[in-house]
Amino acid sequence: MKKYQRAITYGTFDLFHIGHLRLLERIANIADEVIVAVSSDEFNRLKGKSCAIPFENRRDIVAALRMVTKVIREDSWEQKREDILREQCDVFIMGDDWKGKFDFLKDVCDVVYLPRTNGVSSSEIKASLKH
Ligand code: C2G
Repeated sequence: MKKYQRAITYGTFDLFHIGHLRLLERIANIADEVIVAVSSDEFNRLKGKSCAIPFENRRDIVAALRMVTKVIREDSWEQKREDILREQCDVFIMGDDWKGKFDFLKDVCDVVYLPRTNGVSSSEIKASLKH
């Protein structure tokens, strides 16, 4: 039995890389089940992020990972509380670049920020591909 039964996390997961994988592994180390909300292309435009890989492909790559129990779609900033309650999650986890930003969810579940993997990001990969 791990510390948590059912974790949820959110992200774009564009150009899936080792930083994304390490975070999902860290989540799977402390939670029996891992639900991942993948940002839709429309929501990414709201976030001011341009995606190299379309939502369907980003979703399928994340869904194929053995530590991922289920993938849902992220369409808004406001859906987290409802997702946590519907999916009966006991923890909300993000990388620590988001530290403190989601503490408002502490009334419905634990909120945990795990270390990011330094030196890799989708934007750095895109920049290196340009040159
Ligand atoms: N991450 C990481 N290490 C990296 C890059 C990302 O641990 N080198 C983590 C981030 O902290 C985040 C997750 O991987 O928890 C997904 O990162 P992104 O795909 O960049 O997602 P983001 O734009 O942070 O979207 O509502 C929340 C948003 O959807 C989060």
